[in-house]
Amino acid sequence: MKTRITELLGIEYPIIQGGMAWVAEHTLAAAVSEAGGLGLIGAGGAPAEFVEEQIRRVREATDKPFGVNIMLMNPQADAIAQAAAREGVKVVTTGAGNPGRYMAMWKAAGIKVIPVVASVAMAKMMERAGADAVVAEGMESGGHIGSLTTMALVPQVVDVVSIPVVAAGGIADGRGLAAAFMLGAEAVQIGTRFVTARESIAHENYKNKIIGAKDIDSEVTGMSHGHPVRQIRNRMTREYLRLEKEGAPFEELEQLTLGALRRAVEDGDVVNGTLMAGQIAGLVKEQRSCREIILEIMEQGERLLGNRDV
Ligand code: TUI
Repeated sequence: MKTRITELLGIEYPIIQGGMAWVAEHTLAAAVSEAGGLGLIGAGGAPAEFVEEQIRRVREATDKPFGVNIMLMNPQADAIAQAAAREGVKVVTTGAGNPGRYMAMWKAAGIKVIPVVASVAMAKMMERAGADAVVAEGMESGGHIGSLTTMALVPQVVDVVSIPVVAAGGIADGRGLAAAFMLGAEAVQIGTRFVTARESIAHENYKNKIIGAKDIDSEVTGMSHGHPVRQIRNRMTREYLRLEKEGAPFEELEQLTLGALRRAVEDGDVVNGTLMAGQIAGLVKEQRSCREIILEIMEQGERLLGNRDV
């Protein structure tokens, strides 16, 4: 299946792996790229040196294209943005902010830039700033989210930009891919399902929480201070939401979540860790390899779409 995204990125299948902090490290990124999708290293809150090392390790494992996702709330975002340009990374995606200040540097380095947006206004702004494509991410997604659903956001973004649009949020199988293409998307970005991939280094406890999750098992914390984060309900989210309801200050809430994503991913702390996952977790039923996941999605998606190029 050829689209402007597969052509732009030089990949076989229109599937991009989410740039998930702590989870999207070199092993996962290389496995997704080797399987024909676009693997991403998720810089999250990591220092630039860590990201540089991850880039080297993906290069050792695969000759296929891969990218780096830069979380713009990271105080080290400037250093990581420069490292991406210096290392000659082919693709950069960004999240949780406006990457406008880096665009000229990245374009000069020949990087394909794909900002994640959660609104039509941001999509238009990114196109004007020189983005090669945008990811339109709905609030079904795990992690830091906007307020629109994928179903509402994607076609509205498609209608106002001429660059290709990648759909994200609530997609984990070929039906999701086909639906996204019907809305005008030319690729999908998938996070939650790849957290559970065999090659993912996420702790087994975290993977099992996703695999065991029902449709209604995610919760959004942080709405009161403008940084909503979707994650699977546990003792931490219950405590957080209780404090939020009582009007606790941001500093107190922040204490609960400091280091909590690392605790979930590395220690498997499913009680007090942050189990970021999307609403589609309920659809994920077993661990599979990245290749199996991608081939299954493509087979089902192409069957539903009638095997055509977009
Ligand atoms: O960035 C994400 N998802 C993330 S980042 C993350 S790390 C984190 N950890 C703890 C607390 C908070 C974050 C976990 N998940 N997705 C992409 C995304 N970007 N979703 C929404 C946005 C977004 C929001 C506002 C993009 C641009 C934007 O613009 C605001 C502005 O600056 O004008």
